[in-house]
Amino acid sequence: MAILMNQRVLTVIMIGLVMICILACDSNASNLLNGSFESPAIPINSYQFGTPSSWSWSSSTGIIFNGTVFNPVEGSNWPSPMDGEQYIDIGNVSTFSLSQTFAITSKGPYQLTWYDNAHSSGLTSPYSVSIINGSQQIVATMSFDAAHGGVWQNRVLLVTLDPGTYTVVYMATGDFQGFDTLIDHVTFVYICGDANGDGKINVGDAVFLINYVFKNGPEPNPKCAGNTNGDASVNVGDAVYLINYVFKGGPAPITNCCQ
Ligand SMILES: [Ca+2]
Ligand SMILES: [Ca+2]
Ligand SMILES: [Ca+2]
Repeated sequence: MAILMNQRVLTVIMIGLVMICILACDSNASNLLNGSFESPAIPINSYQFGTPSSWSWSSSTGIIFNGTVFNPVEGSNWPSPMDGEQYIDIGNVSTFSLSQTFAITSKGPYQLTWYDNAHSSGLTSPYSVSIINGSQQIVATMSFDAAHGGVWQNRVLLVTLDPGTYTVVYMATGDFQGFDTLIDHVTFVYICGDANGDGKINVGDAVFLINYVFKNGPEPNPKCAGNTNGDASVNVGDAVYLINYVFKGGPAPITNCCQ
């Protein structure tokens, strides 16, 4: 009985909300290039000052690490790569700034993820991550400390972007006494679920999907943007999944649904 009531209430809420959204969306996944810093490949178990493909340094040139490298200052090895064979060392002071420019063609919610690390704990390794638009305005920025015991830690920066050109910037913000900041496995992905294309994920997207599924409303554009639960189709299950996420703390929509 309780389950029936819950389903009925849910249905009433859903249908009651089907009055609003009549927008098409145009959302595609977008990825940074060489986010794992595997290119150019340097000799195994070595390091060298260099520029990873598709990235650029603002002033000082940082270091590409490959495999296992001994650190004579600390008397132990630098961390092994988080993924692949290589990672990047962006230094410890703000003359070290690593950036990549990319294009966004679709308004929507995006997620920048990466892993940070430093040689060990005991010293700090502060750095900032920023996304800058084509007018050189910062649209998102956060600060971190990469020194947390020599283990890789996953980081996330969420941002809603309009179409345009943007630059992601990793900048060391410490001093010469601090540990270098190490970065690996950088990804930038579109977050699925913005079915109505307004750049946000909320109940309006569930309404849009219900309107599409039951009332011949416009389909998400691209259709795959409505596939929030990651199965093979776009149907009422995706609307329910969104409602569960928005109102009940359920799991977030999948990423890169259109790849
Ligand atoms: Ca890597
Ligand atoms: Ca939306
Ligand atoms: Ca689905």
